[in-house]
Amino acid sequence: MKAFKLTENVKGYQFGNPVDTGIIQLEKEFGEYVLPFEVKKKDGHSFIAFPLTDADRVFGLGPNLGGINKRGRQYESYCTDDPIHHEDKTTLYGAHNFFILEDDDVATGFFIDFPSRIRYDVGFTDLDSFSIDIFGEDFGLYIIEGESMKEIVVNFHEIIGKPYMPPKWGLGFFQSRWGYETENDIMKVYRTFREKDIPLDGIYLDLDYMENFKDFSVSDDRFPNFREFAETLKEDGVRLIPIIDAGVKIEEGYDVYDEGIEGGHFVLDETGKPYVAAVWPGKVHFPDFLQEKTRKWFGDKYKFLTDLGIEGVWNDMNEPAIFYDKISLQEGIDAAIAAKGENLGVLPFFALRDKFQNIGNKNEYYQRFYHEIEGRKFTNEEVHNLYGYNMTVSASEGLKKHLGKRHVLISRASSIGMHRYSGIWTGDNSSWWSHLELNVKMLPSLNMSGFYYVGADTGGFGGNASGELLTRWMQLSIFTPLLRNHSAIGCAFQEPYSFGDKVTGYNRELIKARYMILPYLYSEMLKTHEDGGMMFIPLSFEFFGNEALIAEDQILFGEELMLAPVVRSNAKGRHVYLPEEMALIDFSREKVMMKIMKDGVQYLPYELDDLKFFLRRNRIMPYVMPSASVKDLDMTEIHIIGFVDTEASYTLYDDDGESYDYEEGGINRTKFSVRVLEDGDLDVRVESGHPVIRRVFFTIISGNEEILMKEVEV
Ligand code: MIG
Repeated sequence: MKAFKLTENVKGYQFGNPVDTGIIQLEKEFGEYVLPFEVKKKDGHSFIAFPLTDADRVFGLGPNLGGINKRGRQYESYCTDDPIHHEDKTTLYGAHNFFILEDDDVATGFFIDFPSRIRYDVGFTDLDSFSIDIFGEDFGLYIIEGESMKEIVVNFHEIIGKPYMPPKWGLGFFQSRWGYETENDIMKVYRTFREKDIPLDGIYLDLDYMENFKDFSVSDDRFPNFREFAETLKEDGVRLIPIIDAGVKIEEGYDVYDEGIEGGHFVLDETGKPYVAAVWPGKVHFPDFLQEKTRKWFGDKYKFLTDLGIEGVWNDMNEPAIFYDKISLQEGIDAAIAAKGENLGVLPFFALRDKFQNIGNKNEYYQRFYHEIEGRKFTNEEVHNLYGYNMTVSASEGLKKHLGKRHVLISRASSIGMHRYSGIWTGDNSSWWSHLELNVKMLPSLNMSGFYYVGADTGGFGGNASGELLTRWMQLSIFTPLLRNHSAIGCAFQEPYSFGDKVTGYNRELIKARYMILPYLYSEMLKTHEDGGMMFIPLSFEFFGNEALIAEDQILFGEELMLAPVVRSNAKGRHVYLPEEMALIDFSREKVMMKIMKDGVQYLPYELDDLKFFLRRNRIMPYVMPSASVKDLDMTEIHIIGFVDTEASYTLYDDDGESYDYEEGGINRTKFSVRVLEDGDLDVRVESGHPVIRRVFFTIISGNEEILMKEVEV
């Protein structure tokens, strides 16, 4: 083992001869550091075990089921396409090996830099033990220190590099559905949004737009004038965001296939032939995204889309998902033929049935194709979690090169490191109330892993959403940077206008509210990009005590807000834990309402047509008037609301919303300051670095519940 230092707060320990995953961004300074615990080895695995006291808790591990506190469950880091996120699942699409172990006195962060399977048992099998099973002997282990939970996260982000920053339109509302088949279908969606006065910035194109599920193709039948169509919608602020899948259809004469074969871009099987698996296009080969030349080649293919006016893409099936492979299908067929005419007993029948029923994403598939890294040969299984990550690196670099401005990019599979290139959607959730609650709990751990541009399929992907569920989900999702309503083919339509006038009205108001707070969300993203840290923060990272730990269906947003969404059906409200006195903001009426609420547990009426959240003491936040699309957001007039009993300020970050200038000084900052004077008067100040802000309206609730207002010309 070799030990080294990355920063004052981060030490690393290198075991064996790990592959360079590209995740760590800083240089190693080797030295004599002692690992404060033991790593045991057995049968090619490495094991770490931490004893847990009753007070200990564990946070992190990215996109997983379970609570904010990960204790009491088992988890697995191994990117997996599993479309039914039942409670007993241990792994989803991402592999994020960052976690913090905390008791009442100390917290320590850990990151395991290892691209294959890791299993975590966090006090599940043994209540008093947190055990980690790393499926290999070559890995990096990082210990991250800091004065607080938030600081540990910031210190971790320093070593993994800055996150992907979407263009501003990426924060607009997106409508999506697998099964919008034609230009006409898309047109209908677009028109309905505009007719019903619901803001919209993008419509996703699922597999339906392609020609026979071929990447970088568009069906001429279904989209005869794709380019003009995309341009027309874009002029009205609505962008099309097509899907790209990892598998490339095997078909001679198809450019991507031909070039892939010729250039040696596909992963090979044991015999040195391109590995054959089946996904949506039927038989496919997988590009070897772990090779630089392949990343470049495939990345350049995105030019096909940018040439058509596309500025955003979603990368799907990149775990990679496999419906079946050639070998397993043949085994199934052979077994079926052998069973012909046999009087099958139940057990042989089950065995035969399993050959087909469990044929998707089998472990052995990932042992049947190979990657070469720095002259060493690995099965995909051994470096599995780098695959989707590197597909997304490829897409990101291609889009950056061919678009010349920022693009929207989300990926389904993920690993830490990919946060520098894209956002993620949380995959195939269901229209279940439990998945709305899960969405709340997953947001902080995604931020801990460095991902900010995140969101769930609002309303749920699988199953039928009710108007009530969609509305409750929207009450949360308007705060998530990626805001997309997406559903699966075959289930009930769940566009905001699919549930009658009443629900349409609620959703219209919610989406408008999203556009009102969009400059604030965008500012928070720019800030987090600059400084690291989190946007969605567990209460317990900020407040002490049991209540803060238990209140896992509430989260802090930025420095200003606390969110306490309703996640149960038929609820007219909920109990909320207020760790301190806060102002309740009701954003659902024409006029924003504010009311101070005492600390402690309180019952909060929260109706379906409400939008309620909390503003912390001595904090202010900006909003603007809503618009139909981000391009029409009017920043000349800013409203500031606040709960101030002494003084407060907020610095709004903004930029041109589309160029990469934010990386080098392109951010403008406007500081709004508020002071409540002894005589109860309001003193306000605006130091504007913004090119268009002209007027600012302040509405402040003071400590003694007076509403104070002031208007300022800039
Ligand atoms: O096998 O492209 O997670 O969002 O709609 C399913 C069809 C493939 C999975 C994605 C989902 C998408 C769907 N895809």
